[in-house]
Amino acid sequence: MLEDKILNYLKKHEEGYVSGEELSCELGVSRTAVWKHIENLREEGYDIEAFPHLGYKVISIPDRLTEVELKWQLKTDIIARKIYSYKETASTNDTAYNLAIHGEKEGSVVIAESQTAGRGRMGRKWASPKSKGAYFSIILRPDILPKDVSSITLFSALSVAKTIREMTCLPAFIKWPNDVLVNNQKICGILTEMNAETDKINFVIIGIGININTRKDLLPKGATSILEEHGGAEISRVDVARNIFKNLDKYYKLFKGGFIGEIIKEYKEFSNFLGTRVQVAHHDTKIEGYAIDVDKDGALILRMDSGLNKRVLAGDVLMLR
Ligand code: BT5
Repeated sequence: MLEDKILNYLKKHEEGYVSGEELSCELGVSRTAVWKHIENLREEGYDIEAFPHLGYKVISIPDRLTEVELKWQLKTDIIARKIYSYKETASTNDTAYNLAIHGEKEGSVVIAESQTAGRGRMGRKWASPKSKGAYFSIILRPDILPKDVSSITLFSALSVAKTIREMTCLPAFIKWPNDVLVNNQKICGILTEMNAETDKINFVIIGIGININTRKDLLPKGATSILEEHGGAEISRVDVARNIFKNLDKYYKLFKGGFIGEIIKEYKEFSNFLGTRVQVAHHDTKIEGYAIDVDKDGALILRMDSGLNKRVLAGDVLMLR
């Protein structure tokens, strides 16, 4: 899009003004066309100053999850090389799934300002208030067996928790397998879905929903956001999403390189459930024990009262004490 090209050019030369003539030569369009596209950008919320004889200059950028903003100086190898950005979609996981079925490349991201049918696990709902959080899904095509897919959820949760800590210093922790918590309230959830045959994964969709500038009254009980925990200060959603992409890119490359041991080690450092007594609910069964470990396949190891260890592959963890 021409608007994106103009924007990138202006941002690259942000220290000064860029004349309409320079833009029209660079992009091979008339000065009137440049002016028209600048007007479109202004309508989208960009504050662009224009001075006769000097030219144009970007003064401020709206915090919108568009491809051009998310990709600005983003140096990733796999994640977010292509971004599909929507104002609204039913569920980014569904949109990504449809793209993947039609051959979309690994690493592509589908992101939306809001979702009308955001999903959690087992048919639960995911609250996705408009332009407050980030709701996105990433297509991966890992060369692993379907049984090993849980580790993808683990490094995704780690990428989010790490991003929150790096950007805000908030005490973000992971609750096995897919929740990121701050002060024991859920700030992010991850939904991993896949398309697979018995011995081969065709693709995996990682869906990430993170509450950023969301007030608590827009969220279910027990949920929080960066804004709520960070003294009511808004932060750039674009920056949060970009930093998650960078961390995901790093951990996915480690994962592909066979460094799962290192990933699990870090995951455990970010976990707040290890060493505590937990109840794990899965469908109609509930079991209790001490959470003592997470193994290299991402399974939770419980020490049962009988003294035996039990490997748990899925479920909801409730920390008892
Ligand atoms: C999850 O499920 O935590 C996975 C959520 C994944 C959401 C993303 S958004 C982008 C992508 N597209 C989708 O359609 N989904 C993914 P689960 O562990 O089952 O937790 C669901 C529960 O979390 C709900 O039953 C609520 O109690 C709670 N919840 C719902 N919305 C929330 C929110 N915005 N923040 C915190 N908790 C929420």
